[in-house]
Amino acid sequence: MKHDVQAVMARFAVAGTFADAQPYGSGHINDTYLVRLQEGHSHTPWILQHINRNIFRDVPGLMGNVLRVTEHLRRRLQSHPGSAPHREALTIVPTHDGAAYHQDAEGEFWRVYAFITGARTYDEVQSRDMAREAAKAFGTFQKLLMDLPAPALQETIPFFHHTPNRFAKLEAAIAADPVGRAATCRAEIDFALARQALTGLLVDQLAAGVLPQRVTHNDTKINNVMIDDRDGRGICVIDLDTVMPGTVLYDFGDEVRTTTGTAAEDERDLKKVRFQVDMFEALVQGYMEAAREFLVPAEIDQLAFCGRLITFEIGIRFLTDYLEGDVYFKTHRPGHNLDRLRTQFEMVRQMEQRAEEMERIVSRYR
Ligand code: ADP
Ligand code: GN1
Ligand code: MG
Repeated sequence: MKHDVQAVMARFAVAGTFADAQPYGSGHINDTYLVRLQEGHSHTPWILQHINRNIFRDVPGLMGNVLRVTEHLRRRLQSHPGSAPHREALTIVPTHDGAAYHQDAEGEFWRVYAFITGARTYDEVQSRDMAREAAKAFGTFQKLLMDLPAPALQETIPFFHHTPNRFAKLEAAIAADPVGRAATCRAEIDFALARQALTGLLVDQLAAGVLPQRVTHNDTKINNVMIDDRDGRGICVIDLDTVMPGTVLYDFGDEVRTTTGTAAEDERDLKKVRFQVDMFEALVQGYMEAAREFLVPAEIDQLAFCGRLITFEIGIRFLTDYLEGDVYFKTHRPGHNLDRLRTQFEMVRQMEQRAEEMERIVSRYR
């Protein structure tokens, strides 16, 4: 393990002695560990995370957001009969000094969450029921946060889902071509450049006030919702690093991106990548169940489109990172970002072909 997990864990206010630890999850940015502490014969699991401060430049601000959001969710859940706040919202474990995070001697940031038992995450969706449950959980998350008291959350990564800004960064990377890779992905570059017109569609409506600004999650991959082992319900939305003000459409869109495909994000064989319209329908159904009461018509109008947009956005982010020499996303093999961007663009291509069908589905659930 690349970190001294035992020493870090000792800084947090948790009972028991260190038993073991293992790397956990499949995120591209932070490092997550499952740590077990022992008291007598029993072991208690905890989630320990090393926060990537190259990417999150204001970790105190980020943790301020996470604290406000988790405390608000807990308060809202407590007034819901039958809910289990300790399973349906993340719980931050403080340090011995009562802080929400620990900064070590090297300046690295750490936090601990209570481990949610009897539930797990899935990197790939297993069924339409799971898609529906996940979408409902993200919709409920947005709903519970609608009355988060002012001030607005901090924008921890400025322009995070500003697709035109992402596009400009891609153009700069193509022009600079710092590691000489542009020649190896000309077809992908052309695919991206041909779609510039899409990029501003949501941010322009947000700026014009047509789309409302809400508290959004901004990283709603299927593996960021815990699914209950017993009844398959989406019980808890996790991975709150990017909770910020935004439009719900990038949230719904990222569910579409990560749930409607038949292949992993980094699948090399594009023949295995297939958009599944029945999964899209399950997402619309689950999301509308939770969100129908608060969505405005201008938001519902874009539910069919937003998945294509964010799939394109993540695709151009992988392409930019590939051109820049793999400096942002963790990569585990040569060409990893190239494989990732190709699956994204293949999904965009298929969603373009199915656009009308997707519109018809949305109109059935309005
Ligand atoms: P990353 O940003 O690296 O994706 P996450 O916060 O999503 O980090 O955590 C990685 C994985 O760890 C999740 O997919 C989930 O399986 C597990 N996990 C995270 N938080 C908890 C928790 N509180 N209880 C149980 N498992 C968790
Ligand atoms: C990153 O850390 P992780 O894997 O949950 C990225 C998301 C991308 C995603 C692509 C802060 O999320 O924006 O959609 O990879 N997070 C950040 O899989 O950039
Ligand atoms: Mg995650």
